[in-house]
Amino acid sequence: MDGSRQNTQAQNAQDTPINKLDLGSPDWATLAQGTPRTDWSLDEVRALYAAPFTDLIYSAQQVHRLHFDPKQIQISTLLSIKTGGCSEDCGYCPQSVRYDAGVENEPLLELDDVIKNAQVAKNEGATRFCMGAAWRSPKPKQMDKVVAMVKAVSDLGMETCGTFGMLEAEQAQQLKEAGLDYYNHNLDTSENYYAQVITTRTYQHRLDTLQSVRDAGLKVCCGGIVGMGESEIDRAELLHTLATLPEHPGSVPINQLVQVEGTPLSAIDTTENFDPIEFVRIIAVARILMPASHVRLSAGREAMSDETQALAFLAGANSIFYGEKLLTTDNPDTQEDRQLMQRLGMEPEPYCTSKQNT
Ligand code: SAM
Ligand code: DTB
Ligand code: SF4
Repeated sequence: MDGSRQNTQAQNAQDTPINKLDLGSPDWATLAQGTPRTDWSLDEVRALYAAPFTDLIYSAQQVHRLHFDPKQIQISTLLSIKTGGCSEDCGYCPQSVRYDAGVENEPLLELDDVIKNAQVAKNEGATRFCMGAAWRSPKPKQMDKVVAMVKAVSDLGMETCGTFGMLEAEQAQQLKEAGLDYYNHNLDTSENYYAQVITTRTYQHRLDTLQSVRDAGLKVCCGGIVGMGESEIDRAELLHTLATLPEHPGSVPINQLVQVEGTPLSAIDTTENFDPIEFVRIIAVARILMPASHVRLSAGREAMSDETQALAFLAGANSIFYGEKLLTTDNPDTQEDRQLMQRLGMEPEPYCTSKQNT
């Protein structure tokens, strides 16, 4: 890890704990109405984040039930269509060409392979198929190929999602015309902490891509990563930025850092400032701030106990990545996930509901 990242971690550890700030109590009665709004103040978000855990979970579950069936989980499956060799320097990512994290630079998958994978995912119960590429942004020839992939997966009768890096307005439009439903582009962390994690593209670049995606009429999938050494204040700021975008993202993936050896962020000690209760708290705040969005337990489930995941569902998470791999790292076995769903009396959200909802 480089010096600047270490310094910031130490600095963040000294930040005033959020529950020591004088923020007052959230207005639980108004929050219980669960009306989506994009004018949250940062102090409102901080006050929620600092609230007593039981109040927070109760409120999140109330809000959740106004917009969703609490038994249902939306199931997405991921496929890395272009793995490794990425020019960017995202400090968490094993696919960056700058780090020796054991991920090879592979060519873009063939169309037939993508269709086969999507069909398997559909047979397994996934309603959304998310294709990811390790690019800063797609080049014209690459666009032609992903457009064909999006069309083919859409023809299978699945919701489609793509995550191909930064997009210009015309590229977003092209994807929309191909039948893409969602575009995933994460803010990753707070604007303040961002430069400690990524230097090859700015926060504004990310906001600009999200604008192009919205302008094209694509639905937005946007969230972040927790456990990268950021402070509670940074997490509240990330959630505030997500919840005050011009529209709430339809899907909000909350990733817990998967520490891959060789990446700069594999060296940070996340055990001290990150715990499962904190993770569940983040889910609950996301649920209350973005009441009608799908909140997804994304990377990091492999390291989470069943109990943490159950609490996260109680706090309003209602989507998972399902399948034994994320992009390059492991996800829980599908059999384990099926057992967990069964133990909790939960079921996959049907495709038609996913289409109607966000
Ligand atoms: N290259 C494209 C981009 O960065 O926009 C798309 C793929 S990228 C892998 C998608 C997202 O995965 C990242 O923005 C980040 O939030 C998440 N991610 C990547 N590596 C991760 C890790 N080790 N732990 C947790 N989340 C990770
Ligand atoms: C998101 O927020 N998480 C997914 C998806 N969007 C593309 C990716 C997680 C990647 C975890 C690290 C890996 O498997 O390479
Ligand atoms: Fe490249 Fe995306 Fe990984 Fe960043 S997160 S290094 S842009 S693949």
